[in-house]
Amino acid sequence: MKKEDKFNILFVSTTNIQPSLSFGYLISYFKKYSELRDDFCFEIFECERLLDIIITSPNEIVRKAKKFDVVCFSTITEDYNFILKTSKEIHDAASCKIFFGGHHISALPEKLPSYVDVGLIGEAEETFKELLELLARGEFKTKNLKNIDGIVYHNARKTIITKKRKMIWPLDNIPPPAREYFSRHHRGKKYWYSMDELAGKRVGVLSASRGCPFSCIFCDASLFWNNSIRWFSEERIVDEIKELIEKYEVDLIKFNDNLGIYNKEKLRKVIELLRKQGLLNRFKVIKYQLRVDLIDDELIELLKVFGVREIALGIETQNKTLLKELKGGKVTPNMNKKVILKLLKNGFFVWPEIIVGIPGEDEHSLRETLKITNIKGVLDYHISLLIPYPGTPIWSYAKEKGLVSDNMDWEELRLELNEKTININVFLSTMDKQKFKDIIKPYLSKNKRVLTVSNVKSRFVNGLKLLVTNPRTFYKVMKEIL
Ligand code: B12
Ligand code: SF4
Repeated sequence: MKKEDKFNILFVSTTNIQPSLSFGYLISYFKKYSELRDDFCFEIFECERLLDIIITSPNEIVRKAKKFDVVCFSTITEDYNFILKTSKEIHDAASCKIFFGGHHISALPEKLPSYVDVGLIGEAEETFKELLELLARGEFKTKNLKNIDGIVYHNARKTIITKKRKMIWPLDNIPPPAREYFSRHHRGKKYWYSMDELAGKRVGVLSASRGCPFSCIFCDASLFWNNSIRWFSEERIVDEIKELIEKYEVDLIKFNDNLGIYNKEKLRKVIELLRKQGLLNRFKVIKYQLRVDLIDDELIELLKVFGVREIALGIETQNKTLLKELKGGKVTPNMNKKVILKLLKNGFFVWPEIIVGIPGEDEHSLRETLKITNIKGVLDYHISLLIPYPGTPIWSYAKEKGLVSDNMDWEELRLELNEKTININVFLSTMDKQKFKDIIKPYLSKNKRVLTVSNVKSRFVNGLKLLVTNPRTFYKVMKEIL
């Protein structure tokens, strides 16, 4: 809640699908380590979305921003147009400072807009704390910003990028995210995107690690997290699970990590601690992200004991050469298929994650890849176009080809593949586009989430609200549907 005698910090999340752990960590770290903790108040505002379109108007955020000292945006590429428009309007109408953080600005810091005060590059807890402390001491001046590592800002003449910020170690130094700041909606959010046995249960979100040791060419993880993975301790992971179960009464846990706990020794210790504390079997794990080459019989047995029900499996493509180009390593199409079958046989719900539109993909390999969706027992899957996000090797490739640029329309990089985005998105494939569309079309209608009564109801209510408050966006959403 905003307070008159304090510094008020607003975080704007462009999604309301799940709470933003990032903001939770920034708050908890500041509250743990800053002596000025009592001088600050924080609030997280979540934009409403309908069918992947942000329906909150920039105006609403501008009105809110006027009451705050700092407004913070996490720069997701596909929402970047909205973030730029909103922050420009905030700059013109309010006197607050504007901070950008997260993946897009970390990949393209030199593009920090003139109306944004600071961009925080990479892991940002310590950077954020130092910036807020400057603010509270009345020292937020460009001459002082140069001493803060891991930021980009403007001085009178140019854009300055400071020294790279060291990553935090050990990771347990970062306290658990300040979940009390997440909306009530999220604390008791019901899961609807799943098998019947899990529908309607409460979900909590958790991170067990930061980073990823792999370097798939479509993913910015290696650049962003320095090609490494850091884990929270087993004790810390179990403490957070306990908090989710006992304080927030969740039945399901979703790990936000790039990859779920795949280190068998670590998972075994976590299970042991859970067992000792009577927490094992009190939750199920959903959407556990794994790579095919990490899965063996021993891990499968541990995953079962841990309570994992759903596994989101990076399949990408069923063309051997393209698979190697995309993710390197020893994954093969044959392994992809074998692992899916094995997981299904062991009773897991498997979500293959598929990438199409890869340069070099031909009609045959596209059809082979899509066959994965027909494996008996695969009830749902996710197909996306190969999207060149800034900071990835595939971005550099697309830039060389003149298909993307630092000043492009970021709407062209929407990950969700549907009848609209297929026409608008940057298309890296070397296949004839019409041929590609003809093959992919039958799969698009299935590339969607299961609708439940409560979900349809909330979409209907949001739709009506939108028609009254923002007819132009309502029209945009209708165009998306029809
Ligand atoms: C969980 C997750 C989701 C969840 C929750 C998202 C959320 N807002 O929390 C869901 C499923 C909703 C989701 C959706 C999408 N996601 Co996602 N997601 C992730 C994932 C796996 C983890 C996020 C997380 O919790 N990280 C842990 C925290 C600690 O790290 P962090 O988010 O980077 O935050 C740190 C810093 O970046 C910084 N920071 C971040 N923002 C800000 C803002 C300010 C002001 C400051 C000061 C600091 C700061 O501080 C944090 C602490 O150090 C990341 C990959 C990853 N590992 O980060 C992808 C990732 C963020 N997602 C990605 C994408 C593409 C999407 C979608 C567009 C996909 C889609 N269309 O369905 C949507 C966009 C939704 C949205 N508007 O946020 C990309 C973003 C790439 C890009 N350039 O934009 C990522 C990086 C995956 C990837 N490697 O490609 N996602
Ligand atoms: S796609 Fe997954 S495995 Fe590959 S680099 Fe990104 S996070 Fe790591």
